[in-house]
This record gives sequence, C-alpha cells and structure tokens, in this order.
Amino acid sequence: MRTRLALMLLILGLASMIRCTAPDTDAPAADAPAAAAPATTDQESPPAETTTYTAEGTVRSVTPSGRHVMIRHEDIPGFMHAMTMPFAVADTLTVDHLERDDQITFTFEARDAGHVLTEVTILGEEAGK
Ligand SMILES: [Cu+2]
Repeated sequence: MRTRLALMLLILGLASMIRCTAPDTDAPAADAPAAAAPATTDQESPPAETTTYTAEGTVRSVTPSGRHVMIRHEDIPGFMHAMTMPFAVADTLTVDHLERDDQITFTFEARDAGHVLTEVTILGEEAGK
C-alpha cells in the first residue's frame, strides 16, 4: 500500500516534471530560429546589408592614420541628408592625397559596421581655401 502510494507520488512527480519540462521541449523549436540566426546573418552580410552609394562632398579632414576621412557630403537620396560625418577607408584605398576642402565624388559601402569608402575622385578645391 505504501509502496503503491510512493509509486503514485513518483509518477505524479514525474508527470509534473514532464509538464514542467514541456515548455523546454518547445525550446529546441525556439532554439531553431536562434541557431538559424547566425546562418541568416552570414547570408545577409554580403548581399543584402551592403549597399553602395556614390555622392559628392567636401573633405573636412583625414585622420593621421589615413583610415578615416571626415566628409561633408551632399544629400544622398534614399539614404541620408547632407551632413558632415566620418567614413572608414577601405583597405584597398589610399587617401594620402586628400586634403581639407577637396571637392570629391566618392563611393562608399553602407555596411552593418559603418560606412566604408571604396573610391574617391577629386573634383577640385572649394573656393576660399
Ligand atoms: Cu551622412
């Protein structure tokens, strides 16, 4: 009798445990999107999240390292309004020749991590330099 009661309690206990773990059983399903997330990110990085824009602007400064350029850019339709902002310089690009007030046409990639200059063409110098 006592054994049966203990067995009953054990079964009830197990049943409640199973019920408690039921949400965890759903967890793998919940994990699935999470597990898929990195793959999705990998897929998005190159094609979807990198958009290339070309704009005109004026060089405000180049960091001593030559890895960033502060550019006052014109309106970039569909992307952002005119403003002064920093652009990272692509590894493939050199900006040593750029000077303050240079008028430029530049191409950059809008990546998740920021904006990366990939091409710069000097048009001339801003009047009043
Ligand atoms: Cu901007």
